[in-house]
Amino acid sequence: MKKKDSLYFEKQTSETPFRFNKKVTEVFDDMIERSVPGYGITISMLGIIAAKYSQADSYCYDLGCSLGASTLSMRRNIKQPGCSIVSVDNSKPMIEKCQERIAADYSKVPVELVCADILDVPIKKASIVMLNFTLQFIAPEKRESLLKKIFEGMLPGGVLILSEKVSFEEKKAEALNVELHHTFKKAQGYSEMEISRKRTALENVLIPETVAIHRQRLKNAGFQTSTVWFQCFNFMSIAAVK
Ligand code: GEK
Repeated sequence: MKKKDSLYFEKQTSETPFRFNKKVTEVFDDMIERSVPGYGITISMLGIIAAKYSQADSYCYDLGCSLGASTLSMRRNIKQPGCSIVSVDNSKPMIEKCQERIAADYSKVPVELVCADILDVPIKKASIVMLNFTLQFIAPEKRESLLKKIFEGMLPGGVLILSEKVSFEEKKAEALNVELHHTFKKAQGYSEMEISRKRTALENVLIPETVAIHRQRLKNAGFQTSTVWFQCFNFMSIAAVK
């Protein structure tokens, strides 16, 4: 049973700035589903992408794995021999709970769980790298070197999935998408107060950029091909191929 996210309902119980601590870990499934429009579709499509792009004797990385939703979607769909998954998160409570989920899952693809900063983790022989709503938490000035490291560690034909909350250059488009996202959150049962407190807590923690900035940075890192394969309001996912 999923525990309901009411962290920002009572002011004193929530942290500002936002952190991926034990309290967040406990309600994370509910929080992400009710906060990120299209999250469920994104996760299931990661499985389709994994089935297509995993290569024999390679590594598949899930960077910022949280409770392992992307890891499990990949794991259940990898069909190549000798593939293993490396899932990284720097939140200890997330990694601990993720470990329990992996252990309880039926799939046999090996998973190594690493509690570390993704900036410090080496990437090698990668056919798939998932950054599913993680780059947005990395300081903007560190993003390009991280993507370069990922590109260097990837095999030809490998895919990087970059899912992010995004901003829009055009003011009206920004306002429209922010409004639609808030309407979505209200429809999911969050109050105006909870939405507003969470927004404050995420300021300077989650830093969105435009799709154009992301695609240019991917190009700078070496990815010649990238495409937005999914978008719902101000949340989208890019596939970039080496
Ligand atoms: C999913 N991918 O369910 N190093 C390692 N982990 C980090 C770092 C870092 N520098 N910064 C943040 N994280 C998941 C959802 S959540 C997205 C990803 C969200 C971790 C952080 O601890 C958290 O678990 C995750 O990245 C981001 O498909 O909550 O919006």
